[in-house]
Parts: sequence; structure tokens; C-alpha cells
Amino acid sequence: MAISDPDYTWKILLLGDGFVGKTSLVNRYVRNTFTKEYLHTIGMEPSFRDMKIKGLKIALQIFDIAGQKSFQRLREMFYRGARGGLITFDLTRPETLASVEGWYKEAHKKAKGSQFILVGNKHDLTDQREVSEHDAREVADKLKMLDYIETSALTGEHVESAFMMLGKYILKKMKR
Ligand code: G3D
Ligand code: MG
Repeated sequence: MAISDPDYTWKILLLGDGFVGKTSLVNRYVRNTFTKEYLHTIGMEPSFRDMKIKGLKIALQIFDIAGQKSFQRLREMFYRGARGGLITFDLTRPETLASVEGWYKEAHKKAKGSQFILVGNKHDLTDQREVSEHDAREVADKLKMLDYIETSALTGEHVESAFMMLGKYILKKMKR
């Protein structure tokens, strides 16, 4: 339920290649569940959740990129006004880390001043892991991203922390 009268309302984006777990992360964060039966997002419907940081009430509108990728006009709308978000890759597929730079550059161009955290998802798939923390951090550092964190939408590990970390960085920047 939305908090009445938030101090801030932020538009937050989930970016990254297909099947890295963007929709699963949003579902986990917003509803605290993991389901394989959700309808694949095709439109621009945000998910909502509120967070509290230092006594401030922040209403999040979370947009998860999906089918709209190919429609230029929808892409513009998708990025417009975004504060920042999570650029996600799959720890079992190095090619999804290689795509991060492209996502980051597009977001920077279309949502000026937006800030992103790099998220390595599917941390639970330990045996299938193919990206080291070192390689992921190298990408985050090179692009001057806010931070790097590893999550599992399946177990819920670090999902709350990823959004909270993002919220704290956005707030810090606003206060400068
Ligand atoms: P997307 O929105 O980025 O395209 P999805 O990705 O959220 O649709 O997830 C893609 C697939 O990865 C789904 O599998 C989903 O269940 C799985 N997945 C997402 N996050 C995790 C995770 O943290 N751990 C594991 N083990 N799997 C995850 P299916 O089989 O349903 O297509
Ligand atoms: Mg999706």
C-alpha cells in the first residue's frame, strides 16, 4: 500500500538483458515472492513499493524493461524522468555482463543524471557461476557505477539491500 504523502517519489529502472532476472527481482522486492508463473511484462506498468530512509518516506515506481526494448517511442518514455536503478546481469552468463556497458550508456543518454548499481543475479546457482566478483567490480568501476552487489531473486538474498543501497545513493546525491 502506498504511504500517504511521501517526501519523494522516484522512478526506478531495472535494466539488463533478457532472462537475467529483472522481473523476478521486482516481484521479490515488491511482493516478497518468487514465482515462475507471472505474465512476462510487455507494457510499461510500474510496480510500487515504499521505502524509508532516515525518517523520509520515499515512494518508488519501479519499471522493468522488457518487450518495449524494440519500440523507440516506448523506450524514450521508459527512461524519461528516471532517478536511476539496477543494471542486472546473470552470474552464470558472462555475455550478460558484457552487455552492461551498453545499457548504462543508453540510460545515461536518455535519463540525465540517473545513477545505477550493478547487480549480479542468480547467486544461488553456485555450481554454474561463470563471472567472478573481480570481473564484475571491474565493469562497475570502469563505468563509475555506484556499487556492486550479488543477489538471488530465488532465495531473496540481498534483494532488499540492493534497493536500499540504491535509495541511499540517490538521497545522498540529492542532498549535495
Ligand atoms: P528477465 O525479467 O530479466 O527477463 P526473469 O528475467 O525474471 O523473467 O527470469 C528469467 C529466468 O531466470 C526465469 O526462469 C526465472 O525463474 C529465473 N531466475 C530469475 N532470478 C533467479 C535467481 O536469482 N536464481 C535462479 N536460480 N533463477 C532465477 P524460467 O525458467 O521461469 O524462465
Ligand atoms: Mg522480465
